[in-house]
Amino acid sequence: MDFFNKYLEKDRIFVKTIDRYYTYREIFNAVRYMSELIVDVNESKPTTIAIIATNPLKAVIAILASLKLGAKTAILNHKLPITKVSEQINNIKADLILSDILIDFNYNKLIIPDNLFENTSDFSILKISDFISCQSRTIIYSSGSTGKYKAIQHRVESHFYNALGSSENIEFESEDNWLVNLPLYHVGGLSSIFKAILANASISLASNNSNPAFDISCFKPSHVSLVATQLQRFIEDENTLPNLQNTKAILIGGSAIWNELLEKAVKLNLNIYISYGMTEMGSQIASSKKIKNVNENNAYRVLNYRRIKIINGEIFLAGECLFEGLISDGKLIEPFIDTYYPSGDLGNINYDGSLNIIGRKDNMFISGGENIHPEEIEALLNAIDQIEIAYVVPVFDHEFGQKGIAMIKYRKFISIDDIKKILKSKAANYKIPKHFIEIPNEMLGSGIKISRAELKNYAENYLKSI
Ligand code: 4YB
Repeated sequence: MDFFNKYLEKDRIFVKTIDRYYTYREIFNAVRYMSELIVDVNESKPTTIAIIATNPLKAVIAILASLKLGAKTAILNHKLPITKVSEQINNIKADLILSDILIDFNYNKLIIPDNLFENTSDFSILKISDFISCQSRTIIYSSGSTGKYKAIQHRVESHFYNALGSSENIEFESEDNWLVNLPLYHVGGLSSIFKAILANASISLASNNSNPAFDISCFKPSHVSLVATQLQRFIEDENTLPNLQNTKAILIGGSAIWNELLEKAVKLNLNIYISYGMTEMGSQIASSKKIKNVNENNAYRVLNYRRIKIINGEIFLAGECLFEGLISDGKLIEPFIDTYYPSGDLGNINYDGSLNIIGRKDNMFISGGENIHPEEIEALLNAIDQIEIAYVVPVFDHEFGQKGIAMIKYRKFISIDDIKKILKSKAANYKIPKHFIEIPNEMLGSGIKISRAELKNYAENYLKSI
């Protein structure tokens, strides 16, 4: 598929911010200006550009300017400590940093200017290749929930294939607007840019530090991506719910989604699609159709341009969306086995071809000789109304080898005895966690995924202290 020769209508809205709307023509002008500035300042085309931007509009312009130059474009998380960011820059051997904040370190850097929209020169036609070179690559750092960051490099084409497969499942047309509520340094956020470009549609960019409930009410998008806990919160918020009810699609991803939540959402007439995704696949891998009835088979179906196979219970991934490799110390490592990537997720394919996700291979632990998949117990805990989010982590135990600890953030009070009663009615005794610990607020942070290693560490220290 030749995405790059596709023409775009230049006067369609591309980006909405709280302050104003920008057409493709305006964004492209800013991208051209920014890319020329990069070459001027750098005195040549950089090969690897790292972007550290707090302002999402500037981030979009910087990302596209870098992709226009055919550079490897790394979008870094500006919220990480500076030492971590430095490590990430060194690892990819970036030769230029584009940023909208003054960062005090010794790299070749360029501040993304404020006057991006002053240049208003026109052009007759607009093609995708005018602002994205097929040579360019993206780099996203992702840790999944392991806490250890990997630099994941994609061909830019893979992002378009991700968008194409997604749009065959969730219609997204030029009048539509996708709210970018996940950060642009996360694949869920970044993928919306490519979805919009492919459809000649628009994205809404949340302002800094605003909250998604406010953004949904403010932009009234037609499409939005949420993680399950956000959906849970928003359907109980009388200001947000009507706007969610007006959306054409709510894409839920990033973790398992429990049926009780889906049932509530479907009763409220929300257009829910659930998705199994991964950074390494440019976001979506397998998604449901619009969920009409939770009892029907809503299981995940592998989208086009992705291939999966199961080997010893593990999901192996391939296809046009698959990443190109991991960057380690500037070098590309290709961790593939016969062109497939071992995902680390466990799953199985049902008789009708749909996919079940069991959990992560490395989350599984053995307690008293029995295998426990934390995700199974987490789904039961998350379905309890008084619980906002729950995780199960293993710690060492003299008697069982390892024992499960439930880490919980509560929404309302519920006694541990009542939680245990609910679990016992639904799961074998050996799967019931041995301790229940409240997650401190500061551990939840603003990330999409909490680090299981940090939770485990906290649980171990907590148990020692009691
Ligand atoms: C799951 C899972 C599932 C992931 N069941 N485990 O655009 C999107 O795809 C999107 C929309 C809304 C919210 C998030 C997204 C994402 O991008 C999610 C992508 C993501 O989570 N990538 S990740 O690299 O950070 O983590 C991947 C891992 O997350 C997988 O390997 C699974 O272990 C887990 N996961 N979806 C159960 N439906």
